[in-house]
Amino acid sequence: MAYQTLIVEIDDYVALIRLNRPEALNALNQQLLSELGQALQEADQNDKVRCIVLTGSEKAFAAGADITEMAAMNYDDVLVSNMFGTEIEPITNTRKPIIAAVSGYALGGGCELALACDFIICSDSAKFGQPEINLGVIPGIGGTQRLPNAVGKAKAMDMILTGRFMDAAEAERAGLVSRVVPAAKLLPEALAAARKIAEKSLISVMVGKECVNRAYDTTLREGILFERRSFAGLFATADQKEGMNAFLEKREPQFRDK
Ligand code: DAK
Repeated sequence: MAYQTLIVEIDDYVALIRLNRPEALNALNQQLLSELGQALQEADQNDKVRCIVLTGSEKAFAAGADITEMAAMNYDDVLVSNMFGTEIEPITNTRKPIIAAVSGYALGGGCELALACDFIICSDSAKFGQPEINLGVIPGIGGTQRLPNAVGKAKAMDMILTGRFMDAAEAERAGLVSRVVPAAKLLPEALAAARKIAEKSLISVMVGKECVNRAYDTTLREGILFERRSFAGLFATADQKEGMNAFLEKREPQFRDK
């Protein structure tokens, strides 16, 4: 499907989704978020996709929700329309892994979008921030919940209450991103990581993602029980036999997602 605010390419079992509103530094408007939701749903259902990379431009992953679209809204507009509520759901419902490849600004809703992905690889030019406080509001796409999970309460409070930006080095130290690479290497690195994931059994990839996400939704005891049942369940798959036999036979596994 053709999109107006995204560029989507599928190659080698990886879907690369680029946010494409350069005139507004990829600010998230209703159209972009709704197209992103559709693109993610399509990728999730497409047999030719086993991992997704979400990126922006070199200057901006996304500079936040579109302020021109929000400025005149009232409480009832935001509440009754459930602004962004339905658009954002496909992002958290996607079962295949999503890697955010962040260069430049990831601010406000842009930072929250990256946080909603499974992990973030960023360039050394990346700047993360939740500057909504400067606009008289607060993060509204999960930032008050996911940011403390990612970087701890102290840094999350600091960023959300002062609106200051975090650079790539601090983001790596704080655990917000998994890797920092030079800007020119960002996409090759993210695509290589995605291809590595795409080689695995999709069953164990999906189950691994579900188990890690469970850590943020439940108690430790329940999470460990969920992991143990999921682990046992993987022994019902042909891919577990293939993976272990391939190791013993000193060859590469051929996973079939069975
Ligand atoms: N919205 C709309 N346009 C934006 C934008 C944004 N967030 N960010 C940048 N732009 C536009 C600029 O207006 C400018 O447009 P023109 O003037 O050329 O027409 C163009 O992009 C280039 O930006 P600048 O000229 O400002 O570029 P600079 O390099 O000088 O500065 C910057 C880059 C990223 C530092 C600056 O653009 C900036 O501070 N942008 C705003 C960052 C920000 O405050 N982000 C947070 C937005 S609030 C909700 C859930 C969540 C949210 C809302 C509702 N619900 C559940 C209801 C989320 C809210 C937010 O994210």
